[in-house]
Amino acid sequence: MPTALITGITGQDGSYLAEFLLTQGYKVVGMVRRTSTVNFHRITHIQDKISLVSGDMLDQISLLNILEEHRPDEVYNLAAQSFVQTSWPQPVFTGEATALGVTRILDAIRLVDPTIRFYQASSSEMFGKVKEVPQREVTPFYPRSPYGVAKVYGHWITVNYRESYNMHCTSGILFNHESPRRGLEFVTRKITHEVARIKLGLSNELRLGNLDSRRDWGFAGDYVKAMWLMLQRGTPEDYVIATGETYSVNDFLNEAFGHAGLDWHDYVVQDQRFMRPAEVDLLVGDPSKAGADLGWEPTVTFKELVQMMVDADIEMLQNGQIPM
Ligand code: NAP
Ligand code: G4F
Repeated sequence: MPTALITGITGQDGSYLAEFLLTQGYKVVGMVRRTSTVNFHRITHIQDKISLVSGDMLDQISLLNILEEHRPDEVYNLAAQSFVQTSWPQPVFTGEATALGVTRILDAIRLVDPTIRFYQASSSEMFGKVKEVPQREVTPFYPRSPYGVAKVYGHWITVNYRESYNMHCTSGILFNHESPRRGLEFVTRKITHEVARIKLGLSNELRLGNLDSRRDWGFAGDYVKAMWLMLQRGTPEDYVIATGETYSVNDFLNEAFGHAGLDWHDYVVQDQRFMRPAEVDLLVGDPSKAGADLGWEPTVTFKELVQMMVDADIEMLQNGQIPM
């Protein structure tokens, strides 16, 4: 039975990846950081099937100890300060976790067992002010936030460890992917959760920032499979994972409110607080390399994704559940 270590297992992707690896027969070890309240709500349903260990991307000793003790075959590095907006008020913490954290874990792998295969959660945010449409593996980076800058560092240090030490290091350049488990502060979930509250008479306003930016939104459940496929390749390479379609925040509003029988113009207020100092206007990826090499393709359309998220939020509120 192969062993996989997932950092960031309490997050959206970590929970889907853990579920997927269990179906593939893996022993799953998840790294969690110490918090004053338990935040295992996304993994409660599989907690008896996985092992949770304590560690932090800011603490290299904890990473070394976890690798020594569990000797994973594969490491999926999903842990990061992942919210772009927070990266402006917290640029140093973002750099510590999202950039230097990658070096800490890569070097811990090099010291403990350099044959461990490594996946790095790179991001389409690295393309930022895009130099090419659609964006491909070879498109130059131009990050537009401290988060994007940190991810560029994480990306290149992953490439560097591959080239310096001949390690099996892969960087997945994933475009935005969403689900009913998406954090409530990201725009998609913020919208679908508020649509559900409005529909159930619990709210009558949604405050947002820039409605014109465009994203290539896919389903997180599809994207974690691509992470695994990348590590099964004989030769480590980097891949863009995307749907190849792009929609604006406006489009998302239309679809989400429309699905609930509502008109977003009656509820949405633009609020300066949610505007960013520098914006990424247009992201759309070209996933053809992943299609050719990995046989990967998305299975959920934009419309299906939005409807899935709205339906899940309405059901969750009706059942009195705490938002995941
Ligand atoms: P997420 O829901 O925000 O999860 C982030 C995870 O990282 C959480 O488990 C969090 O733990 C953990 N974490 C944060 N700081 C840590 C630290 N110092 N030490 C240990 N763990 C720490 O993010 P996601 O959407 O699942 O994304 C997973 C990864 O993919 C991230 O690296 C993100 O930047 C990247 N990515 C995401 C997307 C996307 O569209 N979702 C696209 C491209 C790349 P807590 O639960 O304790 O906070
Ligand atoms: O949902 P967002 O916060 O996601 P963003 O910034 O694209 O980042 C996400 O995707 C990246 C991949 O490209 C990941 F690497 C990253 O970790 C994260 O998962 O914002 C999407 C767009 C932005 O243009 C933002 O300005 O929505 C716009 N927006 C408008 N009003 C808003 C809001 N975003 C948020 N979060 N909240 C708003 O009220």
